[in-house]
Amino acid sequence: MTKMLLLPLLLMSSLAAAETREVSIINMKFEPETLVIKPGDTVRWVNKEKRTYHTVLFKGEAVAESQPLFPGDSHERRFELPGTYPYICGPHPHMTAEIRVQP
Ligand SMILES: [Cu+2]
Repeated sequence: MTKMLLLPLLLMSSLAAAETREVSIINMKFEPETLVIKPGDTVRWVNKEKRTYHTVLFKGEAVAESQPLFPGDSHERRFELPGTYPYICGPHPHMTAEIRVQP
């Protein structure tokens, strides 16, 4: 009886623990430049510029570049696997940052 109850509880707690973490895009930078998250978390990039549009582009991965993010727009990606995921802004390749997924 105890074991049968435990598994659903564990599943529920891991789901409840998944978070959405925000990265601001402001003054031609991703802020923070390095964000550490847990597997299952979602990252939401929010463009907080007044005029400039940006994108989120993971080079070397088969993941499409985000749509152009105009001021106020956002983009989300969920990360399942541990690792380091460097990314840039397509129109401004000097804008570099990374997501670190750590169990
Ligand atoms: Cu940009």
